[in-house]
Amino acid sequence: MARSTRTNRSPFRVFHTVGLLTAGAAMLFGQHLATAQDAGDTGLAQTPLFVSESNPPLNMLVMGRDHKLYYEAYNDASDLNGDGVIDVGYKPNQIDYYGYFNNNACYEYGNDKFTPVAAATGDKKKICAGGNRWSGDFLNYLTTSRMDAIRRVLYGGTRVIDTATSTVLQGAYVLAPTGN
Ligand SMILES: [Ca+2]
Repeated sequence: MARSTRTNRSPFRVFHTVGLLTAGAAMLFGQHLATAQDAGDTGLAQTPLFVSESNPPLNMLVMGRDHKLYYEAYNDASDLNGDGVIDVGYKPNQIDYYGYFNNNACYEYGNDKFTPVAAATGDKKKICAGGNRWSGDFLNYLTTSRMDAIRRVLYGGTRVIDTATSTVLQGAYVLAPTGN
């Protein structure tokens, strides 16, 4: 009777033991995989699979090539600061005028160019008192054409002199209207 019982339980034990061994092996293998993932050794793609890494990204900029690029950037007919009101005239307390000049520097004119000589003062850092100093912010308002603004955005402006010790930017040539 006892022998009979052993014979009946033996296949179950073998099956149970094999199951435990398989489960243990699976746990160890899984732990090994987890360790490999922790080490960053999985080689997963870091970019979308449909994007070829051999081609550099390209951007295309489409813009008009007409005379309007030489219009003034600040034309008294635009809402520059987005408050719903057309901005007429120079508004240094509300608007920082974009252009080749530093908004917070004072310039002096000589040798056919404006040269920064001091920092501006006042709450907005735009006041240049004394001497023949010009506010950079005001010069931007007066002189910036749309072409100048685009050139500065795209590549920092047109450099007519660019050495280790001197950099001079030149505004776009704007033809004066005939009859004036
Ligand atoms: Ca406005």
